[in-house]
Amino acid sequence: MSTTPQIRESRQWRGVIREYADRLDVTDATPIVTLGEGGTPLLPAPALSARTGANVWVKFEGMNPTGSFKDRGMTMAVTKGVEAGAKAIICASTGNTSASAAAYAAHAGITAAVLVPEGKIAMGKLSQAIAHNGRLLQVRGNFDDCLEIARELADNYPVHLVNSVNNDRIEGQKTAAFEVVEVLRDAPDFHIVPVGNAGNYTAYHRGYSEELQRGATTRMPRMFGFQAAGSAPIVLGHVVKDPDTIASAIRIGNPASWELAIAARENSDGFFGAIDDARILEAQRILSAEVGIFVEPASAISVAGLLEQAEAGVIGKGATVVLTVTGHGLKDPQWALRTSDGSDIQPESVAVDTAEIADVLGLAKA
Ligand code: AN7
Repeated sequence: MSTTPQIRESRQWRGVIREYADRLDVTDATPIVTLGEGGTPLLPAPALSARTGANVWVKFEGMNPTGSFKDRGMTMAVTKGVEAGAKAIICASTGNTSASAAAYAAHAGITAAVLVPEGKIAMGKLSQAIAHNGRLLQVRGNFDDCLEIARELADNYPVHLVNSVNNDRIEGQKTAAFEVVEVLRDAPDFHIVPVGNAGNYTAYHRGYSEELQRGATTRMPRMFGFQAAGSAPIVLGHVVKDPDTIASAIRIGNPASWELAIAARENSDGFFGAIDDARILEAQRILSAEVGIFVEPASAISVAGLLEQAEAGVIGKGATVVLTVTGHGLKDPQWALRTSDGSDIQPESVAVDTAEIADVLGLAKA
């Protein structure tokens, strides 16, 4: 007995595989595993436009089912894995991939094993992986160690690898570019993404290339990617042995999609830059306080990159810019409760007293 009702006349978004079935490697017989990912808002950001003179849009990927862009790739990777008969998936993760893998595996009724660097992933992500019944192991090493082991396990044991070295992940993630083009009716002049393994950078480039190819757009956006300064192998041109940044999602010293990303940069007249942690937190605050979008630190690097490149005159007045913000702020909320000099923010405490509260709020009686 099937427990999945057929949805016909409905405006409910059906997930990226059904929405873009003609542009992905699936057939009518493919057993689609979806949690309704994709269809995320592309929001104008007037405060960022005012600061830069550019026409700035934010692709809010925190609105995906597990709160990050990883769900777009995971629906595809788990679907193709199940189609091929996989009973277990494995990944290495700085947090978001593990949360997504565990959720999609749970939905599909298979097992997810996830390897994370011990003590280095955000609490929200750890909780998600456990909540979704993932077999989570904290490895006493960094992300790059975890990925190496995940690859070895997938090569030698019956587990299906769902890191972005699996091309199905990139294929699913390219759909975000399709969505941007649907809204803007063309590609933007610039597209900015945070960079860890550079899988998403590669995926957007692929999505935009396909749009250009089929004549849906008139240009290839210049692809700008940003790494955290303490974790910037692509910018430095060499592996970083001991990557360090408060943006734990992108604490990656040896990116899996390094070569693909370099090719994408060359093809799009793109750029890779590095941003220090203080600027990342400053940008996170600007986005939450002035635009109303709360993202995790790694995602805020897109905003910091925009501000830096606009200041430098590289991103000019009137340019159309799309920033992808990759993960929700609720995954790693502690940073919002800290001032830029590192001290804790203590919310004010007041008595049950209307007059006192009015006074504290600076309200004068009408
Ligand atoms: C919020 O979860 O690598 O450059 O293991 O979680 O495609 O790696 C996460 C990466 C950006 C970087 N923003 O994307 C993982 C993981 C957030 C992220 C990235 C990640 P890629």
